[in-house]
Order: sequence, then structure tokens, then C-alpha cells
Amino acid sequence: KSAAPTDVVSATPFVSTTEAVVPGSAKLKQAILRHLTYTLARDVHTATPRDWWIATAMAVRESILARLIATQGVHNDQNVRRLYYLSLEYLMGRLTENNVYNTDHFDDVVTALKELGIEFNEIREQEVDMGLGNGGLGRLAACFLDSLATLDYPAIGYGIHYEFGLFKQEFVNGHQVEHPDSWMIFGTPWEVLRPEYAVTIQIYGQVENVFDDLGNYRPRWVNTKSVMGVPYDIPIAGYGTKTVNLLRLWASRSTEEFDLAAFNSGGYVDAVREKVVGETISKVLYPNDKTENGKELRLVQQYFFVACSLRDIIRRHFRNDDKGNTWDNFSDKVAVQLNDTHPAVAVPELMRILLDEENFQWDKAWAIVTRVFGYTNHTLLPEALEKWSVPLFGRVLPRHLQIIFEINKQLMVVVAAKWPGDVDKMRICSIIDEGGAKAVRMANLSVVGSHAVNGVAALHTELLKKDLFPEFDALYPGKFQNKTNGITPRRWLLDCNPRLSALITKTLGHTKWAKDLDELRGLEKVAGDAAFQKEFMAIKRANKVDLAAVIKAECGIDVSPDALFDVQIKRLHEYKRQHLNLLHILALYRRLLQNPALDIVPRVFVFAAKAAPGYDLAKNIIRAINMIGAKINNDARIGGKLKVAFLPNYRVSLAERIIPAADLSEQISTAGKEASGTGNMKLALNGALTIGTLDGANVEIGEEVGDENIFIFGMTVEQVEALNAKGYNPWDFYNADEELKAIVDWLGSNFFTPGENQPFGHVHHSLLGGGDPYMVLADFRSYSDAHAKVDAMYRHTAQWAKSAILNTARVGKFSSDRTIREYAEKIWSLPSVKV
Ligand code: B1N
Repeated sequence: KSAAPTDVVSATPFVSTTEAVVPGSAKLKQAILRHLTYTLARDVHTATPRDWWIATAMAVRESILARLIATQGVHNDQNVRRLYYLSLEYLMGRLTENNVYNTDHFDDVVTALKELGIEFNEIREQEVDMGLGNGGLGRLAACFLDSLATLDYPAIGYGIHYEFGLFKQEFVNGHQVEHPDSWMIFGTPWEVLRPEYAVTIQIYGQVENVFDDLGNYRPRWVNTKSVMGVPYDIPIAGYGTKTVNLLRLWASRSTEEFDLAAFNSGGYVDAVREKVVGETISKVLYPNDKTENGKELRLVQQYFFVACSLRDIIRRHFRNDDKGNTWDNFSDKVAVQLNDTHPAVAVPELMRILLDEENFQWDKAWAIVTRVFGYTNHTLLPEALEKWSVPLFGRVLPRHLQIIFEINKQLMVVVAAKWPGDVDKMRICSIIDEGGAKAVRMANLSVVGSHAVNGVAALHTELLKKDLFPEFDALYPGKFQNKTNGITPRRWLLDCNPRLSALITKTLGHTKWAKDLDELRGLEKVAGDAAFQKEFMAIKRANKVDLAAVIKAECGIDVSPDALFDVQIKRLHEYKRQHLNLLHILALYRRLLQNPALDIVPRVFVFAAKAAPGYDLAKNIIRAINMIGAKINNDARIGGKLKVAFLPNYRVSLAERIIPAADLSEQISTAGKEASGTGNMKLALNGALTIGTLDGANVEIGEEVGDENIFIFGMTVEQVEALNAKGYNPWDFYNADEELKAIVDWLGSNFFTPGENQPFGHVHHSLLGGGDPYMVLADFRSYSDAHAKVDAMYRHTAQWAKSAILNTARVGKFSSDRTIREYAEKIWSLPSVKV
């Protein structure tokens, strides 16, 4: 074996891989100019802002790639145990600023650019977000990669190199309009193509049932189509450490064999044209967050990236055969985490490799598989639990379907032994749903195929055990665990809120907090200090001035930084109840119209949210907020006391502008429906107070910050269950509350869009005729009362400031570093490795 680490090659011909660039603004300036000339063919006179951004990224990249090579070399030489994170989504956002901060190049970059007459703040706006995810699940994967590298855990993320990430959102007359997100059309300096690790995988075809000479069943998967996966590597630099891990994303390419038939019959040009089929697999991210649609291409995407990744994992393991690696120690070296059920086809795929390619006996293969996998569940909502129609599954992956049937057969034996004669238990546990059209239940497959299953917040995990999987919890005691989500404090405080970061560093006298977020507890003792409160609130105000400029530019709305910024930013979903927020806005507006002298704290309601393109109700809620907002914003009668700003195209880089400026964080899902939430953590960390239900991680945020520093309202999970059991009728709440009745009727009218017929009919219907499945009306009054308490507290500037500071001081638990340490200890048995 050569001495060079085999996972890494030189990325650009200009960079020496052996000699890291010594930090220092002079060296950096040189490197920037070198890349301007030799990578971009520009000089300082013709360089565009985009050129400066790329040259800067390329310059910083040099030292990151050098560290990547070193890290992979150490991991390889020490034959370390690694964690492989399989996720269909990574919501990375912009990479440059985070990489600059994590590698401690910030001051040098700013200085170097200043000497060249360039502002770093301006060029960083050139970078398009890497938006390869829908929402919390994809962003969690990105935060985990940051923590894994920061804590020196050997880890590789695998996913798909989508050509189009989550759609761009625009509003036209208040309606959401989607546009393709061609984020990589001009390339990105942060990825490296690795043709030498391309793999070819098989899909479709049939299974031939054949027997070998000894009479053993040796199925053969034949007449398959081949697809090639080409990996792009994105370096993941840890903060304050030398470790650089990688995110490996697969792009699909047609192989020559793929269209041989077309080639022979239709001739050359048709054959080449047909090659688009293979390229289609990695074309586009499905924009559905929790609404599964069972589309064939989605299953093909899942299998494609899983098959490519497992091939790569196995290659890496056997490359170290000289260090003793065999299948016998595979599960000692390999831990694979399934980010929800989206990569669950990895379970039958690894079985297939072991059985059909490596000739393992079933039991030995199954023992390896179940030691390797862990499964994270992210939702209890039934519409989000993946199911694949059996005929569809059998057409795409015939051999895998056979294996799933065999796994299920053995599962049924175990279930029957535990509950003799109880067919109900068998029906519930079965991987195959037999009620109606037959379907493969991917969650059941994931539970059975993994050694550990976890929920993402304490409450969610309890409900996972009690409501979704009580039988499996009884069958496999100890398999279910909780791992409360977290967020990386690097992106979500250090990078996005430099003013507050500087104040914290000055006050605590160190920067350790960015790596040990519990250090923020040190702020508790100054929370009541008037001078500190003044500084803290001045920073909040400065961040609000910045956000006000964004609101002006994006929405054309003037807002005052002295108003209370009331923020709800997340995917648009009925269960998240943006329409509850809207009802409260209508109530305030009506109260002001009826009593113009009413003394309320001026508020700016900030929304940002994308709706899945086929989700009509969600889109109608967006329209309602936009049109009602427009009316309120232009109504001189209320003297500017209320403003509604719906910022278009919510994405990571926009969240980074909104979160530091928020006073109030809306976390108002129906209790039991939001598995965890992570925006709640980001907002609290940046000094926003939460108004929220006892749902997901809100419960734990309340435990940390204390009851007097959070506004909890609404029904508990138990109360929701009881009301459902008794039979919920929204009309009871509508008829019993004069104000509620008036605003719901108002919403149902065309007051806000004269001339239109039932413009918000969909929302209105969901609240009354539709049965209000998320009990918006039931929680309205308690929500409105909680807002009155918000209003009262905000008037007491010192009290509000103290609470805001205590929020920042007390949410250290929600660092993804804590989460990752728990996974590493309790699920992955993963030692860290210092580079
Ligand atoms: O995962 C986040 C949690 O904080 C949120 O509470 C949870 O809603 C979110 C199908 C999902 N659960 N399920 C999804 C995404 C895409 C898809 O196609 C389901 N996202 C969540 C992180 O744990």
C-alpha cells in the first residue's frame, strides 16, 4: 500500500497537498490573488464580487483540504471505527463563512480582503445556499456533521448530490410560486469531484430462482439496469480542531450498458438521448416535508444512494485487509445511522450483499446487519410514515422484496412466541401492511433491522414507545432511546450573531463557550445587571435594525426596530398552526379597530415558510397571511401598531438574519405533533422568549429556562387525547367565544380581498366544517391570554431583558455537541480520534 491516504487526491493542480497555507492575512492575500489569476483567469481590475468570493473560498479551502488529507490519513492508518450518517437531506446553507470561522481564519480573511479593497460582508452574499433539504430533519443532519468534526469523531455523511435543491419561493399577489433552485449551475468551490470512487449499482430486473450443485438456493438477480454513482466530496471542518471529515454526495450517471437496447435499435443519437434516464435520479429533491407520495423515482433515489454508499463503506473496510479487516470485524469498524426511514432499504441491501455476493448463512448475515444499523425516528404523523406498495417495490427491487419477506417471516415467529395465538399482534408488527393494498412499512423494517431506535425529544420518545411502537418496545426491551435534538452553536450563535458573540466572549472572558455551550450559564450572574441588560438589548436592537432593512428590501414594508419582533419561521404545515398565529393577529387588529386608543405594544409579525407545492391548505394559509398582512400594513387607522412581514424564500441564510433579531419565538404546534423542533432552540439561544405549547423540545426548553422565562399555553398531550376521545367539535369553541366567532367569520369573508370569492375558504373550512384536526379553536383563548402576558412583560424592559438573557444563558443543553456525544456513547460506541 502506498503511504498516501487513498481517500484523497489533490483537488486543484495549483495546490500543494503537503504544505498547508500558514494562517496569516499576508499568506491569505497571496492565495486569494493566486486563485484570482490561475483559477479564475481574472485580474484585480476585472474581478467581479463573485470572483472575489470564489478566490477567497479557494484560498481558505487550501488549508481545509490539507487538513482533510491529514485526517483521512490518520483515520485510515489507525483503522478507526467510523460513523456513517445516511440521509436523503442535508440543509447546509452557505459554507464559506462557517468554514472561515471554524478554521479560525476570520480576522485574516477580513484583513486580507480589506487590503484588496473588498468587504467580506459583501462577497459572502455571492454564495447560493446549499439547500439540499426540506426543513428540520435536513438541517439537523448538517448540525450533526459540524459537531462530529468538532468533537473529533471519525464520520462520513452520505447523501444525494441533487442538481436542484428545495425550490425557490416567490409571492405573486400573495400566492406562493415555485422556481427551480439551480444552486450548482456555476459550480461551487467547496466540492471536489472524485471520479476514482465512482460505483455502478443495479436496479429493476427479475430474480431467477436457481440452486447450486449442493442443492442450496442461490437466487440470481438478472436483467437489471445499471446506474453509475459519482461522488462529490464536501469537506466538513471542525471548530477549533484539526479534524476535517467529509460529506460524500452521489450524482447519478448513465452507464453505457444502461441503454444498450436503444443503442442497437434506435441508433447512436437516440441512445445518447436515452441516457437522461440515469441522470434523472439525482436531478431534484422531493419538496415534501412529511407528505409521502409513494413515487417510484423517490424509491429509486433512496436505493441509489444507499447502494452507492454501502459499496463505498465496504470498499473502505476491505482496503484495510492488511490491518486485519474482514467481515468478522465489519460491525466493529462500521456504525450506520439511518436518518428516518428514507435510507431504510440499506437493511435488505446489506443482507443481499452478504447472502448473494458473500455467500453468508442467513443468521450470520442478520447478526452483522443488526449490529451495524441505528434508526432515528423524526415524526409520529401517520401521513409521514413511509409505505411502499408491494408491487412497485417488487418491480424496482425484486430481490430486496424477497429478503424483506424472509425478515418478516422470522419476525412473525418471534411475535407468535411472545404472544401465542394473538393474530392482532402479528398484524400490527408485520413489515407488510395487509389491510388494503399491500405495502412495505419502512418504519417496522427499520426497527427490526436496527440495534437501537431513537426519538428526537423526551416527549416524542415517550409517545414513540407508548403510541407508535408499544409492541416493539415490549418485544425488544431497551432498544428505544431518547436523543434530544441539538443545534450547532457555531453557525447559530458565533457566526450568525457576531454582536452577541462578542458580548458573551467579553463577559465570560473566553471563547470556550462555542465548544462548551454550558459555559453560557456564566451569564446568569449578570442577567439582573442593568449595564449588561442595556448592552444585551442594544445588540438585539441593532440586529432588528438589520432585519428591518431586509424586510424593507424583500417586502417593501417599513417596520420599527422598537416594536416587538414576533417570529414564526418553519415549514408551513397545518399541525404547526401558522393559522393560529393569524387568528391572533386578526384579534389584535379587530381590537384596535374597535378601540383605536387601545394601548398595545407595537408588534412586527415576521413569517417565513415554504409550503409543499401540492399542499393546497398550506398554500392557502400563506395567501391568507399575505393578504391580511397587506391590509393591516396599509391601514392608517391603527397607527402602525401592527405590521405583518412574510419574508419570501425561507432558507438557512435567511434564518441567520432573522433569528438574531427575534424577541418572541412562536412554537405553537398541537401538543404531541412536533417531534422536537430545532428552530425553538436557535431562537432561545439568541435571546428570544418562547410562546409555545408543551410539545417536542419546548418541554425541555421550559425545564432549562424556568417557568417564568417562557410563555406556555394550550392543551397538553393528555388533554388533546381526552378531547379527541370525547369527540372534538370546533363549533363548541366558536359558539362560546364572541371574539373568536367574529374573527373566524371575518377570515371566511372576502373583506381582505374584495371581489374574490371565498379567498381563504380552504383555511376557513379546515377550522370549522373540516373538523379542525389540530384543534386551533380549542387553543385560541389560552394563546391569546399568553400573548397578553407577553405584552405586559415587554413593557418592563428590565424584566424582559433579564428573561432574554436567561434564555441565552440556560439553553446550553441544546448544543448538538451534547446530542452527538450521547449518540456516540449510547448508540454508536464511537471513540473520538485526535488528529
Ligand atoms: O425533524 C426534525 C424535528 O425537529 C421536527 O420536529 C420534525 O418535524 C422533523 C419526511 C420529514 N420529521 N419528519 C420529517 C422530512 C422529510 C420527509 O420527506 C419526513 N421531518 C421531521 C429533526 O428531528
